[in-house]
Amino acid sequence: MRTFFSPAQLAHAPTRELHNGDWVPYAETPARAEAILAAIGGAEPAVDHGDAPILAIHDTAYVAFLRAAHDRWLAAEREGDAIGYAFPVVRRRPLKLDRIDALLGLHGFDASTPIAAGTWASAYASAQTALTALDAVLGGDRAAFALCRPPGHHAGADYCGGYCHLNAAAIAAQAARDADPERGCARVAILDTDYHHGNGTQDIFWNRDDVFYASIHADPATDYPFFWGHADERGEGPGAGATLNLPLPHGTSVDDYARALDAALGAIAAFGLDLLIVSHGADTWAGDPISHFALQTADYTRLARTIAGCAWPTLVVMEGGYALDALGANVASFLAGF
Ligand code: Q9C
Ligand code: ZN
Repeated sequence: MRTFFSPAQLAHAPTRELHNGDWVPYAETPARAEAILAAIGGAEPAVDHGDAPILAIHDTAYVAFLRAAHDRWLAAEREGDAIGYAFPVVRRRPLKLDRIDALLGLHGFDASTPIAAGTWASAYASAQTALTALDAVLGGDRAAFALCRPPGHHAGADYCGGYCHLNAAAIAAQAARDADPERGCARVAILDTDYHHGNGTQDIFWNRDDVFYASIHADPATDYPFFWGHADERGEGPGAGATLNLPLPHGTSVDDYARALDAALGAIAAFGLDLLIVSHGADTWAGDPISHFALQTADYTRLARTIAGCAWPTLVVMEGGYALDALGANVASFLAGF
């Protein structure tokens, strides 16, 4: 399977994040991408598709904020990574605020997603990697892998969070919808296998009936992002029924996971689709430092075979996975199933 990655994705390198009330080293490191590259034997470079496909998902004001945030942080005579501390939970609206701290709160929902000097360059490149891998699938490849990093599924139209800034899977889904008629896709399904619920992707497509979102994740009653991903969230308006959340408990191992996967794939098949996008996280692995499922390295091949067995054109987009010593093997195992 063709794999895509751009070296610019390594520029984003925050030093620390807030975790359980203390500063800890940032888990979403450039070394993650290097470990995956080493395990799968390299990748083809991404082709630049410009800003337009990003702006088809993300608000113009948010993109302008993300591009300039770290420079504004430095201009405010701060050091290190930009991080917010005040979040408008009531009536969040686009006030004409220009203090960087206000903008960080307006455009983020947590204090564990710093913006560093290289963040925009990396997030932009990560989106371009997804778009380039999408081209391979729209061009006839059965499957392609976008080694996206930083990840994307927690990012919404105008906010970052959960180590995510631009939602590469959503950007690719929209680009597939917008492609010219002979390549384009009327219906797209996103299957999110990251340990965490992809609240940004769910939010982006919440009201839409052309993009189905199915997620298998740790129960938000116990795990980040807490406020989204509960089983009763099913979409609204035209999108009612086009969101499916399958939360699972701590300790979930492959047989229970496979049952949830069958349910997700059944719902996706019933929706009907021209393209599957897998938002794939390897943080479901038993040894992941921030997660609590019990999947083993070999399990990923079995799960991926089940997905591949559906024979839908498939774009795999990388999301989380933080056990550096096993990440490459876990991703290679998943890709082997295709
Ligand atoms: N103590 C992805 O896997 N953790 N994001 C916050 C909790 C955030 C994970 C700190 C986890 C986000 C793409
Ligand atoms: Zn995750």
